[in-house]
Amino acid sequence: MTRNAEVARQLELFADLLEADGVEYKPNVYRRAAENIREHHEPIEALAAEGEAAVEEIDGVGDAISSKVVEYVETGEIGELEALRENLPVDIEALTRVEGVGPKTVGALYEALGITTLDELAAAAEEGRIQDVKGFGAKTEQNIRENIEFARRARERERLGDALPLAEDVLAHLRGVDAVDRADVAGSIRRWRDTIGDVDVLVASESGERVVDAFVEWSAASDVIEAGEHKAGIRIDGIRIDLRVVVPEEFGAALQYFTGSKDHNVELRNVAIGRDLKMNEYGVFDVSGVDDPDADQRVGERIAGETEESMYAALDLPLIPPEIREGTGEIDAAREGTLPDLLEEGDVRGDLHTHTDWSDGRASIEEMVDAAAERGYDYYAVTDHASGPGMVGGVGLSDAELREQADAVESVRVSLRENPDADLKLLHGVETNIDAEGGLSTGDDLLGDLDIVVASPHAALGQDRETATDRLVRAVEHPSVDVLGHPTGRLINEREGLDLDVARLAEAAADAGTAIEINADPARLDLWGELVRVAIESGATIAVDTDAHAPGALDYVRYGVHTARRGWCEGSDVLNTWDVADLEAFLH
Ligand code: DGT
Ligand code: CA
Ligand code: CA
Ligand code: ZN
Repeated sequence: MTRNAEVARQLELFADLLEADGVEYKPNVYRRAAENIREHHEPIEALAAEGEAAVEEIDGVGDAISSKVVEYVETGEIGELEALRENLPVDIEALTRVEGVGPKTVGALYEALGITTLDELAAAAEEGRIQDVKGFGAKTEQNIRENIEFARRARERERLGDALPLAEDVLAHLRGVDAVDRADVAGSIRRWRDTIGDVDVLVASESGERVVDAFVEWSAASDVIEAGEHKAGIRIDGIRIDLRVVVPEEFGAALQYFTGSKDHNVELRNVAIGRDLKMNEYGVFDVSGVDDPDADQRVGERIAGETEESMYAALDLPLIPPEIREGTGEIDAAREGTLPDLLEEGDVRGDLHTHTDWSDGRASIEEMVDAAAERGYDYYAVTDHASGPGMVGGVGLSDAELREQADAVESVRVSLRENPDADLKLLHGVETNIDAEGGLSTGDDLLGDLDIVVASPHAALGQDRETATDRLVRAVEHPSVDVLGHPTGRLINEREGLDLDVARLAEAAADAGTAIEINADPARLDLWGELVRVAIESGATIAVDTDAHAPGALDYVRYGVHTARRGWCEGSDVLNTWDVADLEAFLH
């Protein structure tokens, strides 16, 4: 596990505090450096050990930043950051989580009202003290009041995209420990919930103590919360990780139990009881000849426990995929033999929503296409942002620029044809913006000429349900639109997004031949499980897209696939599992 993300966070904190203090320009330099450090392929702690010059090899990192990085890695703190904190003792991470409250606002509110925490901000908003501060008004105060509850809740759960890579590092560490037979994640993370409370890790071993020791002594652990004989809890990067160690013959039982969800388990246990079986985290036991089945956790004859399959098989059920264990009909479906044949990662044949450095992406068309070809994709769409509502700072392309880009895409096609290893259909499209009324920000002529059109909402995300649904219905009914991108526009833990009548929207999309996206960017996951299920039940076709802004982000596809699985999606429900001919028929 590298410390790049941790170091990046320190620099971002530094940037926020500088900005709150009224410093111009410099904060963005620090943010850019932080982003590059986070994505850098070498461990920052290794570069820091080599010295400042090695750290400065990273784009956007000059000597002022490299010296802070080395200082942080060596001492665990940055002197200048500590000084800023003393000068401005605010919980800036929590406060800036409130939508509409940036570092500048935090600085102004500290100056005027001494606000340092979310609770103090809430109190000031309730008491009407914010609207009296210079530069603030009644409307700003009301916004703060409305967004504060969301920010509070956002504190409690981590994004899957932050927790999963961490969980994978934990598993890799544990699997390297001699005493460990098997190690797996359980809990919400194994079900691929979009946010997670804590990471649950399960190990099969005959020696709990040795596993617990290796876990709590791991160098990545920033905090040890508890350490028992078979259980321990640590914290890494603010995320809690719970470990349980069980004997191998009960591993499947524990994996089933701790994967949850609780609703799924309660329902399953009732099925067991109806069959005179006792089911718990230790196994399934036949208690038909037992006087008091509650006398002990392990009573009667064990009939399952070593594997998860055995746990379901003991109830005459097939293994139910973790993603749909939510107690929403999956046990009935399993009993009736009607479980869906869920989409799999290998089913995806292409990506239909991606960006390049023509708009706000970080790589050229060639670099993105190479990465797609390397994945073995059959097709790939370049869909840079069009200018329009929600696009700031010249990020989006005008119609003329999109026409120019068409030529650039064509020349990449030519070189693709010269490469015998690449068999990739390259599509040129756009991600156009859906304005507040459902109109598009790109001209109809141009839209008609492009291979594919993704239309997404980027502005006016606070509309009420009916207005928002009307708006998106109008967009999906536009004859040139092929995919409705990130339908709600939510950003997990940051922005709530549109409240939609998904059944009505999906019916309109199905009628119009427009697909509805699962945006696989872990900051979005939009639509998500429950709504995906509504969408396919209403007849819509789904597109699983990464919205990649860099080659590495094509890997986000797995978040999209597992989100689709949470929505009971089969392969055939998903546009980009189809072959080129079927895809082209859909796009025409
Ligand atoms: P989270 O951590 O809030 O994202 O959600 P989970 O599902 O990971 O929940 P967690 O960590 O509290 O517990 C892990 C699993 O353990 C949970 O999914 C099901 C199981 N579990 C925990 N408490 C209970 C319980 O009281 N009854 C039953 N049947 N199962 C439980
Ligand atoms: Ca959990
Ligand atoms: Ca837990
Ligand atoms: Zn996009």
